[in-house]
Amino acid sequence: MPAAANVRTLRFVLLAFFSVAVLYKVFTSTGPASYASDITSGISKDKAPPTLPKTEVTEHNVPQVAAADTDLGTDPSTSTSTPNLGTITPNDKSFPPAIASGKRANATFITLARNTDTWEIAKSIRHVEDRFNRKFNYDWIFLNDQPFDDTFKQITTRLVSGKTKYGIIPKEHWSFPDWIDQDKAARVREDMRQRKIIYGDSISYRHMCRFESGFFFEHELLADYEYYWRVEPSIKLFCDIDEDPFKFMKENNKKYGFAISLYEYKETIPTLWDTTKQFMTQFPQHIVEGNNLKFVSDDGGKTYNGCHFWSNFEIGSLDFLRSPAYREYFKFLDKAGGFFYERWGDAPVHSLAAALFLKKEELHFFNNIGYWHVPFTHCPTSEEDREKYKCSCNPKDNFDWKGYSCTSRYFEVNGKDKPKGYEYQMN
Ligand SMILES: Nc1nc2c(ncn2[C@@H]2O[C@H](COP(=O)(O)OP(=O)(O)OP(=O)(O)O)[C@@H](O)[C@H]2O)c(=O)[nH]1
Ligand SMILES: [Mg+2]
Repeated sequence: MPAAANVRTLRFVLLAFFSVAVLYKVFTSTGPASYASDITSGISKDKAPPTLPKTEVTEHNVPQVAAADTDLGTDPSTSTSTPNLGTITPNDKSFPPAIASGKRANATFITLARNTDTWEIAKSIRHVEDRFNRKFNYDWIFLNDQPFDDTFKQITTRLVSGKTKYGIIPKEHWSFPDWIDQDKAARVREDMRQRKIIYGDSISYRHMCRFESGFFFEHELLADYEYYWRVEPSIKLFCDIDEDPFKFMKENNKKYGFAISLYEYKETIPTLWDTTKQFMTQFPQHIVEGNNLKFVSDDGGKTYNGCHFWSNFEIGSLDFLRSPAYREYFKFLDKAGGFFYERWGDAPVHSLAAALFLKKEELHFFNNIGYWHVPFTHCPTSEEDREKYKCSCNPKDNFDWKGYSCTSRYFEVNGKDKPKGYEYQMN
């Protein structure tokens, strides 16, 4: 046999041996490590790795420490396949157990995002997980007007310690209602473009504001939850959150919580207050006694001062948003057309509702949640708090007591004492 043939035979024998070894390994393997989490959710280890279900929900390891002595609340994750649901991506990460003991609230994080937001929401998630959720493992719902792509789902599922759920927004919640005059809406956008009003010429921004005002809480993925915490891409959290804000809301009968408040850009809402006043006249039953009208009006309701809670951070009650008062209010505003004929934002809409339909004490300022969304910072005022919660923010950046913030007013109209040292953070 020539030498070349000998070499070929040897190569063939080695290749055959290698192939048999690989096949043996594949057939005797117990499957990827990530499926170990199934043990804790009742699937025995000696079963074959499950094929990924055609559902929207992914789950990390069930927190073992908490599970031993606590009730994690009802599980609203049993979502079924519907036209608004996509597919899941495998969850290849296991997380350490959720160390916080005690009952969880029935609550979820909620994020509206585009696929292009993947890496910015990834940053936000790390902040929320590192400072809070790794200890609690709350679920996280992502909504989009387009289907989420695999990268978005893979990256977000990798980072969230609770279950992740992905939903598509129904068309009627992200489009022009038929009573909107398209020519008039287009003229407004052009006018706002010329006047350089931020997002003034954007159609998608208007759909976003309308959706966040009136529809996110109607999405079927949120149907079984009681509280939500809204998180946007590119935000930061500066302090440890050791006490569960969702549980705080529940136990203290709070309906709406904020971290930053400020004045609205009046050009975007010229008729929002007049429309709200018409609503108040037609639906006086929804205006509660002991409300926060003074936060939003300096003259007993004649005019709106522009104060609103910055809705890119919100911890709120879904039952409040799903109440007849709120739903009727949104319907009324939507009919008036200001989401398209002006550029009404969801922040003043939520805030006016919270100020008029809720009692003062149902609102809450989350002072200990250090927070940043470009360009404003909320940093706890007192040195003791910043030490206790290991805050990394510079107190000089705290926006609360500066001229463009409404938090000072919030304290005054609620008869609350401002925290020690606020005077030094006014400029
Ligand atoms: N799916 C989807 N999400 C959007 C769209 N526009 C905005 N969003 C999301 O809606 C939220 C608010 O949008 P932003 O662009 O952050 O609006 P903003 O906070 O007023 O403006 P910025 O100061 O630029 O952050 C964010 O969570 C965005 O990811 C869109 O067209 N589609
Ligand atoms: Mg934003």
